[in-house]
Amino acid sequence: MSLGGTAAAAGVASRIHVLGAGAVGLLFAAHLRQSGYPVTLYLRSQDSVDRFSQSGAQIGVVNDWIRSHPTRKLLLSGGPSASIAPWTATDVQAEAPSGNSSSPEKIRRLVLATKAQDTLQAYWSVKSRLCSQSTVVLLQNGMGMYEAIQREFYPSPHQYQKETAADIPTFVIGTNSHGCLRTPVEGEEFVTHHTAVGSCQFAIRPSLLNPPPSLPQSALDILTALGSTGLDATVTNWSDLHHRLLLKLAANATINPVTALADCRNGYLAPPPPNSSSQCTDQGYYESMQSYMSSACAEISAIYARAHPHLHGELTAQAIEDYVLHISRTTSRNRSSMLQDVSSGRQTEVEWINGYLVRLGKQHGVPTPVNTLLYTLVKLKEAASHHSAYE
Ligand SMILES: *[C@@H]1O[C@H](CO)[C@@H](O)[C@H](O)[C@H]1NC(C)=O
Ligand SMILES: *[C@@H]1O[C@H](CO)[C@@H](O)[C@H](O)[C@H]1NC(C)=O
Ligand SMILES: *[C@@H]1O[C@H](CO)[C@@H](O)[C@H](O)[C@H]1NC(C)=O
Ligand SMILES: *[C@@H]1O[C@H](CO)[C@@H](O)[C@H](O)[C@H]1NC(C)=O
Ligand SMILES: CC(=O)N[C@H]1CO[C@H](CO)[C@@H](O)[C@@H]1O
Repeated sequence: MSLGGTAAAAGVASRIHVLGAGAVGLLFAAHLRQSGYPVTLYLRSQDSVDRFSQSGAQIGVVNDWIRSHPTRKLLLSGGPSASIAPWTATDVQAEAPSGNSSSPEKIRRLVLATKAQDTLQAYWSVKSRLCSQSTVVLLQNGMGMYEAIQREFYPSPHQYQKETAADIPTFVIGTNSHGCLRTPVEGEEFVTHHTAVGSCQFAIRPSLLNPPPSLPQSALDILTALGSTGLDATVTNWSDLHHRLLLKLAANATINPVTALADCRNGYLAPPPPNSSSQCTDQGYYESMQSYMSSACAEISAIYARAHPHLHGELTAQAIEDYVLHISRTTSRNRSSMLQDVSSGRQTEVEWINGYLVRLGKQHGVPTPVNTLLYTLVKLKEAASHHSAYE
């Protein structure tokens, strides 16, 4: 299903809070504002709120993708409507956790766009402002964020009183393939660079409560809002999205750690066979990569088979390997996000990629030697680059 229409057309203009003012959060906040929705950035501290007001209470978007876009000339000669870079979303509000515990106003529609490793902390800061009428959109890379939130904040809700159920919002899981980044330049704190056009998919995560509560209006509102942006958003069912997320996770789990450890681009994972007319002449390299791919994909398929038996028909070792090789070839010139994180000394998302698979395997009694080794080596690499800063 593809959602269209603007806020005005839908006859509603419900305020949307965006938590996580990184590149992704700012991109979504700006596009939601552009579609006519009132937007509030929920920032870390009053200091950030002050800096935001001083910078004009606006979000800048630089459409860097236009520079590399093949139809650039067409776009730019297409008249005034095509002059789309850069632009500004104005009249955006900002607030910070107030520490004022006396019944703050509830947040009905929240987009959580923090990095995976910051999400629990971020959720904790807004939890008291959410209720069963709220909807939270999770936009993190990797898997297991939803489960971590449930475990941390709502353990076994069915054993609790009705009041606890009344605190639990509806969750929408999102996946975003738009490329964007924020440059650490003075005065550009609230500017996001849209570097590659992608798309995004959203699905409502079925509630763990029994019986499941009815869907709040806020869920429909926020899906309509996201669908009205220029970010090519589609809404699907959870089973469909889950299947895609598991494939994407497999690609990230096999490609990212190896590229980060070997400091190479994605394409090196799928060298062409030695006898093909092109490159690879090293039989040992070719066979090692083939053997790595098939053992990694077989392990992931075995984990999925136990954890998600209903999806197993589609997630065979072969289906996973075909997908991973396809991604490695179509992004052969790219540097994975994990390689980028490692080379700039940042913490990676390995905890939510290979770490997630290791935990899932443990929970279901599936041995995970390949993912455990990858996880360990990336952790080692992170620690080493962190410590070298002090030596
Ligand atoms: C706390 O919130 C209440 C109600 O929203 C408000 O009346 C009060 O002024 C707030 N106190 C502070 C210190 O912000
Ligand atoms: C979910 O979506 C997929 C793809 O659009 C579709 O094939 C499938 O039938 C849907 N499943 C349910 C239960 O609606
Ligand atoms: C590939 O090349 C090797 C020697 O270079 C040869 O022995 C082998 O038969 C070739 N394999 C195929 C599938 O052509
Ligand atoms: C991969 O790189 C190409 C160009 O080098 C770029 O257009 C594309 O958006 C990149 N893909 C991802 C997923 O970063
Ligand atoms: C965290 C991470 O590396 N995410 C990547 C997973 O793979 C997709 C492509 O399948 C990338 O778009 C993500 O950036």
